[in-house]
Amino acid sequence: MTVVVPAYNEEATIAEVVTEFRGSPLVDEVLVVDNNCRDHTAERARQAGARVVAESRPGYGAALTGGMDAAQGEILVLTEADGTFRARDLPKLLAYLEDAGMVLGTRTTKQMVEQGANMSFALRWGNVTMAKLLELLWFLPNEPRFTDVGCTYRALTRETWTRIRPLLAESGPAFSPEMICAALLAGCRVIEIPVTYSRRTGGVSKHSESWPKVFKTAWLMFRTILRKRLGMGASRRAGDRSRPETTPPR
Ligand SMILES: Nc1nc2c(ncn2[C@@H]2O[C@H](COP(=O)(O)OP(=O)(O)OP(=O)(O)O)[C@@H](O)[C@H]2O)c(=O)[nH]1
Ligand SMILES: [Mg+2]
Repeated sequence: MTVVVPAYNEEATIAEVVTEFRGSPLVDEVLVVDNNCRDHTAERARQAGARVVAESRPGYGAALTGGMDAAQGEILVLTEADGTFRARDLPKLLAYLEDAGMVLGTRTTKQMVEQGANMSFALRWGNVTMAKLLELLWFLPNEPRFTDVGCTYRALTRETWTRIRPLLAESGPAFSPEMICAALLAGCRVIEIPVTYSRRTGGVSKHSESWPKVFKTAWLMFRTILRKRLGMGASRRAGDRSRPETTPPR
């Protein structure tokens, strides 16, 4: 399994994230994507035992795409460089990956959101609303269940990545819902489970530090979901929800 960590100036937290995930017996490789960092992120990640690849195209989506392309594992797990996700949740994601092509974490289960985490009432319900819109748009034929569209913590099989890769175009934060839409379009089974959401342990937030930025991100996400559903930019037809997923290789 490869854990992909997109990083943009995360020198304050990257070493602890790499150490935590390397400490899991499930993990073969921690891959940090250095997205034009101007600090010591790459160096600290290497020192902590990560493989570091550089992605020069700026943006969260570009960093994750570069990381998944470079990953060597048969299972890919995405997480963040800011310490907001816990390695102890890996077995939970993997348990459901037995039955799905992609397992998404959700940060909107209040009981799993730690004190101080950046998940205010408005942010939580904004994500839930967007997720319900996505559900509604894909009611036929998939009838999925989602409560979050922006959770980076997710697991997918290499087979799923190969299937959705040609359907992805976003380089920014809208990549997150785009990946969900692409998986549905590619006929993959997508399941969502609650994950622990912690406080950023250092550094600065890039997406949600101000309300104008949050609204801009929300708008970009909404536009992407709509575009994907209308078939703009997609090259495959919606899949059949009854089609069984093959058991992912370990
Ligand atoms: N925004 C942004 N994030 C990037 C980029 N490249 C990599 N990342 C990483 O993508 C992850 C998500 O960014 P965050 O700043 O944590 O955004 P967020 O999770 O919405 O906000 P927080 O509340 O701070 O957690 C982090 O690990 C970033 O370091 C980039 O070009 N832009
Ligand atoms: Mg974050």
